[in-house]
Amino acid sequence: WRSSVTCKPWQSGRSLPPAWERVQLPSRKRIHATVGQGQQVGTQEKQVVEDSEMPLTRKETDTLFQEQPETGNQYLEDALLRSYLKAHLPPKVLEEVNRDLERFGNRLLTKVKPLGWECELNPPVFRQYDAWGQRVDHIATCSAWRRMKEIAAEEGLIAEAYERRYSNWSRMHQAVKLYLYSSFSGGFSCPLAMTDGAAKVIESLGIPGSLKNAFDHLTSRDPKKFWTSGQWMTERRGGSDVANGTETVARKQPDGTYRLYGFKWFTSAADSDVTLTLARVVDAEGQVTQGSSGLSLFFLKVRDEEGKLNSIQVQRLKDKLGTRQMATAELWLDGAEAELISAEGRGVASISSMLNITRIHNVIGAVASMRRMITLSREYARRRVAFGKLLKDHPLHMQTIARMEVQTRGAFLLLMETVRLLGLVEANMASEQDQLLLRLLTPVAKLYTGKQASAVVVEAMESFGGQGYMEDTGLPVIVRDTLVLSIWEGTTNILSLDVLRSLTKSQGQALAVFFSTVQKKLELASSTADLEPAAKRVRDAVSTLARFTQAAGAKGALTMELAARDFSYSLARIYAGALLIEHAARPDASPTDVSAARRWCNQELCPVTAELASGSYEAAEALVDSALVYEGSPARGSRL
Ligand code: UCC
Repeated sequence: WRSSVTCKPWQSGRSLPPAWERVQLPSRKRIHATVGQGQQVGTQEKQVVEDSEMPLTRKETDTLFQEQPETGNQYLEDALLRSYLKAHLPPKVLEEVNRDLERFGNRLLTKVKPLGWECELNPPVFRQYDAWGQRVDHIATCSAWRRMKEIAAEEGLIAEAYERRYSNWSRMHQAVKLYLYSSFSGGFSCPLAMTDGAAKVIESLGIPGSLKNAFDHLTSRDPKKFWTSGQWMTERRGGSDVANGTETVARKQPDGTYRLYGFKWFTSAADSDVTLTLARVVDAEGQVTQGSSGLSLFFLKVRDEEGKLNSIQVQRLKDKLGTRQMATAELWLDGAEAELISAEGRGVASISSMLNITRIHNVIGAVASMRRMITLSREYARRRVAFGKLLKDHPLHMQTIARMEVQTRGAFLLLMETVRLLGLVEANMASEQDQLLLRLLTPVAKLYTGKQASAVVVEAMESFGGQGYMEDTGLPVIVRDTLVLSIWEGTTNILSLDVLRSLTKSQGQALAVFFSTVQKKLELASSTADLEPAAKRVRDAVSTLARFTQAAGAKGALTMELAARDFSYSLARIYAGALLIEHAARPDASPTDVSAARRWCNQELCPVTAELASGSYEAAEALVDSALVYEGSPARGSRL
């Protein structure tokens, strides 16, 4: 009985049934004091009897509860973000951006955060038929979700990047707003990522006349005019292998438009207004070309003016682990009217500018999740008492959060660097080197921060103990929504192969730029004695990585494929190390900037070298990999 009477008040919080409040409960403290004192049974029993006559007052019950972590304006509380903007933005731009971000931070706290929670509590509902048996395929979204769309327009969350009022810094302004918005967005970050990607594709095509109206809608600040876009790439035969998995065909119509027929297996934010998608054009003989060179890019409106679907049937909504606020659907295209917007057969290359934007959004989401969880965790540590003192006064607890903080700082600077380069490219201020670096860093940042975020948010959840596992704290939502970041927009392995693709395509130039940029960033640190050990570790890692590429290059394709993931991790760690050092070498850097740089650089910066030395990338080891995986499996005989 002891556990039942002592546990109930803990579990049921403020909603104790009245009967419980009347029960005379023993004090928890007294009972614990007697545990293990078997030799004093008589005294113990007497004590419990005495206790049971003492009611646990309402006030005492309240003291059993934990204080929830309160956070304020996320912008004002993010020291690294503020110091980064101060270091990089021109003073006039900084002044305006600073004002906007502080205002936006307040709006997020007071208006957007509750809406985001409402989106979580009211996920989209799919209604296939109306009351009279008519097929309607209606995806009903909640009012908070629709309000999110209006706020996104009002805040210029897409427009800011395309108006370019701050030239190359506009992209950074937009990215920082999205970063602050992400964890409160109730999943609306996802349609915004794709909307940005669609606007980017249209802009990169020179905004052709037929797409001018769409571009205006996608980049509008007017809530009544603003459109969101989808990105329908995944079909039932697979997500990563778009070139071989795409079955959708496009039949040309006499008026020059196309009709699309096929089955799109994952379409995120299926309530979007328009979308970009891939299909194979059927030629005059009724044939299509297989593989990547058969794919072309199409633009289509999802519904007509009356809201009727464009010859599209919604098969069902996906039942996902996270991002449940957002409708992901399976769609049949049954003659959907579409416009061909790429050269025939250049679909993958054309949609890749969308992919690169959504991948940067993915990085934004990853860093935002880490930052949000750490902010909550550190606030909780200021309030929660355990073992007689606040969590913040337990050194081991602080060490755990500090490790997450260092990871998040590295990830944040990687994000900002990518966005900085993107801004230069978009303002036509980028050198060829900047462009190559952006192409390389985009998949590197996406794959690395996706993994970091999964690890950090799970670790941060643990820092709340059992409370972290409770749905109504909101913490599991952040964890679930973060776990997708290493999967969608290309898994870690696919992105690692994309890193290799960028090197091959540039004939190694991208790597040369990578090395020279890292060296340049380290030069700034050479006058700071505190940073020299860290800078030396990065320089050593660069030399080791250069030796690796020479050695691996001589070994052939299998070696590089097996090394792709470790190689990409090495690029991420080295580059983030250089960025942390650069940031810590500023004249007004704080001591914690220096500590973060040093700690980051104390980890293994070039894991690919050790693995090469231990033979992990040899063909024989690939066979061992299979043997390890399939031992005991019925497939063993047939597979090996
Ligand atoms: O849609 C999805 C979910 C949406 C949710 C978005 C929200 C995210 C933000 C969240 C915020 C919180 S998920 C579905 C996403 N699907 C993928 O990411 C596909 C993954 N697979 C790949 O990335 C593959 O690597 C493919 C599909 C790109 C491989 O295609 P191919 O055709 O086999 O590759 P090729 O033949 O190597 O490349 C064809 C052309 C080449 O150009 P050319 O012909 O000029 O040499 C490549 O260089 O495309 C070029 N290319 C690229 N160019 C390929 N990838 C890129 C790239 N990333 N950048 C530039």
